[in-house]
Amino acid sequence: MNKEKRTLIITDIHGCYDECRALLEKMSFDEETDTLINLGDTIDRGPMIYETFLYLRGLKERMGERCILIRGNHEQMMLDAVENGGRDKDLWYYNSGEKTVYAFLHHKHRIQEYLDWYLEMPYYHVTDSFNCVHACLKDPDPLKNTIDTLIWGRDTDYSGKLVLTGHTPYKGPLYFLGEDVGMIRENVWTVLPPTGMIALDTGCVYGYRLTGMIIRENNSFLVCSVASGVKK
Ligand SMILES: [Mn+2]
Repeated sequence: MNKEKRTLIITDIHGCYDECRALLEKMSFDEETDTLINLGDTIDRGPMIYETFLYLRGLKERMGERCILIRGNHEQMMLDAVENGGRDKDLWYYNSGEKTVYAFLHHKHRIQEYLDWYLEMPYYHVTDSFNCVHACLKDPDPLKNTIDTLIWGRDTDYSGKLVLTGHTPYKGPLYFLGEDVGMIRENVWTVLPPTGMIALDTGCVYGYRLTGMIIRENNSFLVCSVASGVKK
């Protein structure tokens, strides 16, 4: 039987490996058939950064183009720090980079060994129905935004083609359209809006929740989450 091709979106794992696995289980993630999109920020701040890396690297290896790992400002800070040192390293360490360094060292590795893997992460992903970036879009065309906007931006006044984002933590998933904002109800199937911005970072690493989104082939979607601290 042909299984439906679903797209699952997660974001801002920040080393919250147990919550990541628990959320994917809650979404009945099937790596054989689903497409998985992570909206960035896999490293820094959280407790199991190396385990998260190993898991996502394995998924990417097995799933290929069905596993899309978008670059966040934390991956970018790490890459800049390793390449340039100096003030870029200060900025990364100021944003919890040391935690990532020690997570890899603890497993007798250095993150420098895997730069190519992190460098492959794109700044955005485009589908027919929606775009994906880590932080935000000002122009609906990702190419017409600066990299700074894509990975650091915090604009919410947006009414172009639907964009899915993480980066700025809110206490629940939000939908922005122009100057309006509304909460997204969890565990309810809804039709995907054609425009606006869906924000999915719900601050798991700060003790709130890890949120994910399931998009079906018929463009209906459901948002669900797990609590910070949940065990795999
Ligand atoms: Mn971020």
